[in-house]
Amino acid sequence: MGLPDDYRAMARIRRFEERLAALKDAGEIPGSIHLCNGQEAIPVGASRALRDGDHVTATYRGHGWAIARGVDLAALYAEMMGRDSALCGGRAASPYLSDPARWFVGENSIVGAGVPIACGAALSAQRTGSGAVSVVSIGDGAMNQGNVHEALNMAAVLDLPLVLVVENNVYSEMSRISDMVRVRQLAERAPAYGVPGHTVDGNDPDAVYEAVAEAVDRAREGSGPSIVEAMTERLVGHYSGDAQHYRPAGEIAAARLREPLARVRAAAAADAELTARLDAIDAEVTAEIEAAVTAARAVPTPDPATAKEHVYV
Ligand SMILES: Cc1ncc(C[n+]2csc(CCOP(=O)(O)OP(=O)(O)O)c2C)c(N)n1
Repeated sequence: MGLPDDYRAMARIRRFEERLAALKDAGEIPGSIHLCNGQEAIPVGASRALRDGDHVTATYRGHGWAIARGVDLAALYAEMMGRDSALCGGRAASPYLSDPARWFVGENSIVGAGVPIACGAALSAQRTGSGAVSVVSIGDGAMNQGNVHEALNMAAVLDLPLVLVVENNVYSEMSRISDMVRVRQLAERAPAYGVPGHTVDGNDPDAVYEAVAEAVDRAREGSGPSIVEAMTERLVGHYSGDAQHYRPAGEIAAARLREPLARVRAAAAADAELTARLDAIDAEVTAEIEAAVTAARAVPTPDPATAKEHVYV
């Protein structure tokens, strides 16, 4: 993919979430939402290294992965509006949605829980010989979860086709990662599992692509899992109600100069033709997003008679 394609892919995620935040403010989205504003280059770069049939498991901050993997925008909005969407019928909303049709195993809110789930997808691929790779995204804080350690060790021992992408946005809720670990980079933990680990610039889709493509190749050829740590910054709060009082003055303003879309714009600034192309992409993406919102609003809410379906007890 070239620069305008990456820009479009990242802009779709950014505008989707900005519109989502406005819908939430307007009372159209129940529950809390966790946005990936600033982190878009990671799902976009990583997804470029994947093919149909490869599984992705994400966290509650997973809208970007769903979109990068081709999940329908209108279905995503409908799901988050609590409507009877084609994804999870409005039961999953923002933090739990999945789309088997796009091999999106899904999100969940239990920090670190995606890794054992993704191990299951990887184990299935290995046993069936499907050739699929299982990619799982977690945050930096999740690297301290016990089940992440257990799952990673199991993946290493069984040579599972797993790629762990750690989106290191420096914060775990309101705590800085540097206050929680004694390693400088989380990828330094990779040798303890006997797997490769690399730290890359997570605001650069090319850097993410290169590292993930290498890890995917390795997984596909049966050589086991890898860790890719992608350094990034979130431009918004941990969740929709986070006032971010814990962030030093000026930190977010500085991050806005380094974030992936601003970078593309800065690189294109001296090129009038490219800038005009990016402007056109922005207009097209905005129209696509508005059409998706309109389509989502037309989806009915679930039939109350189905309230007891899809529950275990
Ligand atoms: C097992 C578990 N412990 C604690 C929480 C509360 N919690 C929700 S999000 C979060 C922070 C996770 O931070 P990180 O893994 O860095 O991901 P980020 O939110 O930055 O994407 C915590 C502690 C939880 N949901 N699950």
